[in-house]
Amino acid sequence: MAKRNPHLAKLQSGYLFPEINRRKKEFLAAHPQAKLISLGIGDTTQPIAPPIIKGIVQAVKRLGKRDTYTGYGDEQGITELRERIASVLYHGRVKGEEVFVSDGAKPDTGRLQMLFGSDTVMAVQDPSYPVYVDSSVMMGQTGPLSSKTSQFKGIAYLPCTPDNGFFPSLGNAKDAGVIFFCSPNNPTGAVATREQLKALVDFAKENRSIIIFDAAYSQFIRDENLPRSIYEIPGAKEVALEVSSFSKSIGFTGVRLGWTVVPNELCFDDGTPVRKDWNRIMTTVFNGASSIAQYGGIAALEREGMKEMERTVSYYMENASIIRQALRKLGYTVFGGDNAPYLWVQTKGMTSWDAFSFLLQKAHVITTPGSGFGPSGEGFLRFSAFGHREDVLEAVKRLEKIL
Ligand code: PL4
Repeated sequence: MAKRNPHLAKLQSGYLFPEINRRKKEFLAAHPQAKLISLGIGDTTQPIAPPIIKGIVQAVKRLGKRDTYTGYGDEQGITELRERIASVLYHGRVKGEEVFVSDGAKPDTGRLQMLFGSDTVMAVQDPSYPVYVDSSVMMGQTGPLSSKTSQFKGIAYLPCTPDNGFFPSLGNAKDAGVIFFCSPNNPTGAVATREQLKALVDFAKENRSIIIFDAAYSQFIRDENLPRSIYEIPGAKEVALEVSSFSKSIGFTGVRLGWTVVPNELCFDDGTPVRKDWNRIMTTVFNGASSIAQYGGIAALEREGMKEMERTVSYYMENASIIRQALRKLGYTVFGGDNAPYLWVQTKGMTSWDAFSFLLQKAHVITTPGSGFGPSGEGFLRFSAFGHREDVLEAVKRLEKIL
């Protein structure tokens, strides 16, 4: 008899985003005429820009000819793309050989768990992207702490609230082997300053922890004084790996392309280079990102592609600004949305799920309940700035009518 992985039973019944979809479908079944607008899941809506499409089309055409056809590629990615990520996005702070191209930041986050096994305490910002906690639990982090809480024993929760400016007290991570840290943050929209990231790096060094830095939204940082990568902090290569993505900046959520930087300097406690083990894992359980997607990524990192990336990001950030202004006028306390595509909004006393249902029922607008990101998210709603401008304007009009 095949036994079920016992850790799966510890998870909450549904992953957050499919649960939101389920509620959306339920609502539509009861109200088939409703024209829902989604400011919920962070999914892109702008078309992929022409120079990037050109790179993709050329790659497809090469596959159709005997002389230029290629099959399996290196699991680590096409060398040209690895080099270009290192030079264009990291300005040479990392080497091409340290960049492992993948099918996205989320699958990499799941696979990274294999590096550490089930005995490592994981620290997460609370609230945080649910994949960090859920994939840790799947791996065997014991829990839950009690029937009354959704927290797990093998996970250290680092509350990020308005009171601490969304930067956690790191003392709570002293037992953690791994610290997940996301900046710009999903869901709070907060971006860690250089000083804060230096404190994080110093803490990890002293505590002998490894940071998994999720920079999936780095291109959305508008303020040039804010760090876009953990490697802008001296010494970070000894303690951090960085996960990132083409999903949001060039509309590749469906195409799928991301990467993880694993610096040569980064070692486990026993001195083994993390890069050696990551290479072993990736060459064993991953067969390389789609070559078509990778050529799209190469095109995106050329001059024209970069201009288009900036245009796409600016479009979504203009949406963020429209939503923020409207909610503030309506008397809501709104965080984020200035260097991140998410707005973190206090619900004026309602629970997150009640506020979610209220907006769904009364305005036919979908948001994401803050409590789905962790206990400290209770009492907040996350608004995503991804969407067509006309939908954002219409959503704002509807909110103005009912709030
Ligand atoms: C819904 C902090 C979105 N089905 O596309 P990837 O895999 O390169 O990146 C995923 C990702 C990684 N890191 C962070 C993210 O916020 C995301 C995407 N999050 C959201 O609304 O929070 C999409 C969620 C998708 C999912 O489960 O990732």
